[in-house]
Formats: sequence, structure tokens, C-alpha cells
Amino acid sequence: MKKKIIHIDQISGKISRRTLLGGAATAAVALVQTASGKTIQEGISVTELLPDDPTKRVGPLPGEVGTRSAFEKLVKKPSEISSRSPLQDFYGVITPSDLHFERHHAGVPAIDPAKHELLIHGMVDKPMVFTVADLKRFPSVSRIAFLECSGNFRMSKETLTPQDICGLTSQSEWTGVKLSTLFREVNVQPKASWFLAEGSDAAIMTRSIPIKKGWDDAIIAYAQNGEALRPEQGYPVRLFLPGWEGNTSVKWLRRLELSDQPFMTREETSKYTEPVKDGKFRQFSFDIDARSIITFPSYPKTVEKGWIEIRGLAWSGRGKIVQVDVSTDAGRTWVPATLQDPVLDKAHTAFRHLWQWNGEATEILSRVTDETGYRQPTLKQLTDARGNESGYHFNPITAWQIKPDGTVLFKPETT
Ligand SMILES: Nc1nc2c(c(=O)[nH]1)N[C@H]1C(S)=C(S)[C@@H](COP(=O)(O)O)O[C@H]1N2
Ligand SMILES: [Mo]
Repeated sequence: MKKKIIHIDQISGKISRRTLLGGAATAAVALVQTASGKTIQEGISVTELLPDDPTKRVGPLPGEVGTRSAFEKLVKKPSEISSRSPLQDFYGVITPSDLHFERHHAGVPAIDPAKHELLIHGMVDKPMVFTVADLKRFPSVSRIAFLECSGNFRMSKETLTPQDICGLTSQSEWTGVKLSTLFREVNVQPKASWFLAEGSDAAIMTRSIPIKKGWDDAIIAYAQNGEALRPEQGYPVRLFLPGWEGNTSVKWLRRLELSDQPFMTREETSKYTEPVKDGKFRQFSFDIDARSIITFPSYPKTVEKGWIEIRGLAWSGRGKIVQVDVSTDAGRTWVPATLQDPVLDKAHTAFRHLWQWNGEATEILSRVTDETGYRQPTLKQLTDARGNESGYHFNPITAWQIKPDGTVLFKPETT
């Protein structure tokens, strides 16, 4: 039998007439996935191609809520304490709300929004309690920004996906009331320099935040991607601090206390204070340092010789990113990638770079620079500067190994 590879029309999904005429006579041959689409071998019948012809029956009618296609298997891979966004499966920069990473210190509390209140007290002229309905009466604000846990770092073995390496970051459009609006409402006293944020989960998570951040861009968020917050993200209200380590964005927020000093809570003394060099510790390391990762190609995908669009995400907690460089020769030379608009402040930004792979073994890497001039470091630069005692706030340049057979593997490094 003479076999010939034929393309399926990418738009209509139909195979050519010539193929149809070739018809059902010959045995079915498996579909072959190539870089440019599905190809089939001549002779396959339409019914074999589409065993369940969708034009032959009326499908389910509109439902109360939509569902993801059963062909799209997207999962957060939960552990006891967290779950990670499958960064390699996303398009664009908004994380679908049900795939936002989660980090809970004592599970997700069930809170009735009609009974939930936010108390603001301490160094204020007018202590007040706000219901969720009260909060929604204030002028609202929406912004797209990422959230990232400061423990978002893993590079132990070759078989890691982007989700495994740094899936403790996600991005949403957050909506709520500016904290500065509420500060004016309660009349924060001029001497107040810090505030405590407290959650109403079983961990009673508390963090001290410098007041400047409260006046600057803090949001008391009640919505995410156009709907109320998800319980996992802090329903009915959370603090959202753009660009700061995720731990400070206290979920299930019930209390803010103004003070003239930090409160030295458990989460900022025994935790989230990182050992660095020579027995020293870093405390109140709030900013998320700029980071980037190539999400395609990445393990466990494979590639074929020829044109490959390298794709990835880059972000900085200090502002906008200005450049992402990509290397396709193991870090010897770098070229600027194309940034996808919009390039937003403190937001995941998509980058891409078209690369013609010659089939030889190599490594591909990405490196971001943000608007403060900060450039993503190597792991060696990080450990030289800070020691290797902690994995917190680790944002090293990471590499994917491309093998001659098209296998893609992570390149692990040790601190
Ligand atoms: N009340 C409360 N707030 C919390 C936490 C928590 O356990 N309880 N976890 C913090 C940590 S460590 C992170 S990284 C972020 C995670 O937010 P997410 O679960 O919405 O992704 O929430 C922070 N806020
Ligand atoms: Mo975190």
C-alpha cells in the first residue's frame, strides 16, 4: 500500500476530498502529531477520524455554569499545604480562577459573607467595623497583578515541569476597595507607621505591614476575575498587596490594627524571616524579585527540528519588566524576546521568541530585567550573595535541556 501524509485543514478540521475518496477500504492508521498539526495517512475513514460525529446529534443544552472541555486535563497537583498553577498549560496571562495556586496554613475556612466583618482599630481616630456590604459601597478599583509565594522555588531533578519549579504564582484581576480609602474613613493617626493584618482561618494568620504600602496600592479585595473571591483565595475579603510576598496578602481578613511599630508575629519571626549568610537573617523581605520561566518547550513535552516558538512568563514585584533575554545556546549569547502587550506593573507578562532548532543538543534559558534595572540572577549569584540556608525568595535563571531526540528536560542545579 502506498502511504502519503495528508494535512487536515486546520480551520475546518476536514480532510481533503481526495482522502475521502480513498475511503474506508484501507485499515486505519494512527494519527501522527507533528509540530504543525495533525497529519493522517491516506486511507483513514472519516468515522475513524471522528468516531463520534458531532454533527449527527444535538448536544447538551445551555447549562447554569460552563465546564472545561473533558479533553483539557488541568490540575493543581495539591500537597497538604499548597497546590500549584499548571503554568505550562496556560495561554495569555490570566490564571483561570479554579487553577489559582493555593497556600493555606490551616485549611480553607467556611465564612458566611453576611456575618463577616472587618475591624479597623488601633492608632485611628474613629475605630470602625465594616460589613462586606459596607466595603462594596466604597469606590472600587480593579487591577491585574500576580501573587507569588516567597517559597516558590524547586530545582531538584530533571523531571520537573514549570508547575513543579515555580507554580506557586498566579495572576488575576483583583477588585475591591483601596485600603487608603478606608484609612481616610477611620482617620489613621499621623504617627501610625505599621498595621497588622489578621485572618479568620484556624491559623489566625497575622502579618505586620509598613503603613506606606497601605497608602500606596493595597487593596481590600472581594472579587477575582469578575466574580466574588474563591474560598481558597480568601472569600469574602482578603488583603491584596501587589508585588509583595504572598504571605502578606492575608486571606479571610477580619482585622487591621494600626500601630507605630511592627507586631513581631509568628509569621514574621519564626517564619518568613530567612537565614542568610554568617548566621544573619533577613526580616520583612517583602518585594518579590524579578523572575522568568520558559513554559514552552518544557518537560514533559518534546520538540521537533525546525521552527519553535519559545514562550514564557516574566514578572517583577518592583514594577514593570522592561526586557526578557532568551538564550538558545546554553547561555553563551542572548537575544531580546518579544513582549506581549499589555506590559503591566507587578504583573505576569508573556514573552516569546521564534527559534529555528537545528536538532543538536542545547540548553534554552530566559532572563528578565525590570524597570528598576534589577536583572534576574543565576543561582550561583544568589547563593554567593545570600548563602544557601533558605530557599525563600529564590528566583534564579533556569534552563531546559533540549536533547537531540527532541526530549526536553529541566536542568537541575544545587544551592
Ligand atoms: N489567613 C491566611 N492568609 C494567608 C495564608 C493563610 O494560610 N491564612 N497563606 C498566605 C500565603 S503563605 C500565601 S503564599 C498566600 C496564598 O494565596 P492564595 O492561596 O490565594 O494563592 O496567602 C497568604 N495569606
Ligand atoms: Mo506563601
